[in-house]
Amino acid sequence: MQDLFGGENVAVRAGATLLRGRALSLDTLLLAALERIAAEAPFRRMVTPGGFEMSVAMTNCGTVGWVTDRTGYRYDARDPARGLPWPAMPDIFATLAQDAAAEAGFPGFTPDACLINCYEPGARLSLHQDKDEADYGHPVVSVSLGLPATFQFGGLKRGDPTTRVPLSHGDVIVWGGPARLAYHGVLTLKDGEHPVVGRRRLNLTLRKAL
Ligand code: MD6
Ligand code: FE
Repeated sequence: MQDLFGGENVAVRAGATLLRGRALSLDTLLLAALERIAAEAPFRRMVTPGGFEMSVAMTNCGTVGWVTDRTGYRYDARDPARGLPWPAMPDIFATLAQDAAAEAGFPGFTPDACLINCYEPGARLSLHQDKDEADYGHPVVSVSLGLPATFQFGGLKRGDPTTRVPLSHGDVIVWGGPARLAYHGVLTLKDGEHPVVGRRRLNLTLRKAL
């Protein structure tokens, strides 16, 4: 189905919609905002509760940010690395997320947290569920920029079969409802050079955490 922005909306599974190219026309604005956020709250590789350093580097903006350390996963109003609040969420992030969520069937989404993931070639994100948020009634909106990646979608149990979804610069995925607690991950990023973003993939994951 064609959307108002000339992109294509693809149902990945019940509750999960890929809005192909939905963020393409905003990429310059999104990347400029990302640069300002990373200058204030730099990307860092966090440690899992099990003691492993993640291959994906992360930072956040918004009222709260997602963090992990030896004590567990949580949303924190402060950046532990700086002892300061996270940078504010730019209006363009919130508006994009709200509009994309509405197009995918989740009107009234108002994100308060944006996790920013930076993948360099070789980085990956193993299968997980997003379950640190207070209310699973809210969807998650995910924006991909830079190098292409393969997203892995499973079911509600870790062992369920997975499907692979290629994600390119400007793609937006929204999932919620019956897909909200689906296992998902990102396969090892292949080397390459994106004309605008360079040798990396950036991902914004917008959520209502509180
Ligand atoms: C990523 N995203 O695409 C990692 N989680 O880099 C996620 O883990 C994720 O994209 C929940 C909903 C959308 C996502
Ligand atoms: Fe996730």
